[in-house]
Amino acid sequence: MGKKVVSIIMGSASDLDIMSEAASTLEDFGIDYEMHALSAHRTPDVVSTYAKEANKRGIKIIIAGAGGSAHLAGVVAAHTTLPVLSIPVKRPDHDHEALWSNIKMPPGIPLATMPENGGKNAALLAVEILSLNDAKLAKKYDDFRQKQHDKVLLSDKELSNVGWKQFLKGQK
Ligand code: RP5
Repeated sequence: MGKKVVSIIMGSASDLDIMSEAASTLEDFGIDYEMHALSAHRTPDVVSTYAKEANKRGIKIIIAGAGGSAHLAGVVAAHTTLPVLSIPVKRPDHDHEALWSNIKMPPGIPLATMPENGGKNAALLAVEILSLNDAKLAKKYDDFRQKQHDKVLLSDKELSNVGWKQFLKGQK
């Protein structure tokens, strides 16, 4: 196990299904991370201490996710100068309140707000940032992008070859 350079923090353990996508993507790239479920409103002191001390522990990027009145990412960002990537957690019975609260941060404290439930993209953005100072990781990321590119072309070729009706059947 290497040094933990990413922190994944969520407002409740009930966010884990979304936040685990960030974790498994980081694992795909061999990035070590720590994970916590801490609430900005139920455990405000613990959250502020956690965010203040993240830098000292060697954390480079924080991925913070919460749903509802999602203030966790903003509160974490207020207590650190590390880049904070926020994931608005959206459930079927939610409106877009988490997205709005994250994306509407007033000037001065930035949040890099991901799509709703965008755990994977948060991790990929973390990979891009870490790649700036890590050639090995940058190469892994380039390979990932190339694979993704080739997969699209392969699928496009199949669509042309078999026609859309057969293609659709194959998708079911
Ligand atoms: C938010 O409220 C959490 O991030 C979670 O998305 C939502 C529900 O929290 P719990 O009721 O599971 O504590 O603070």
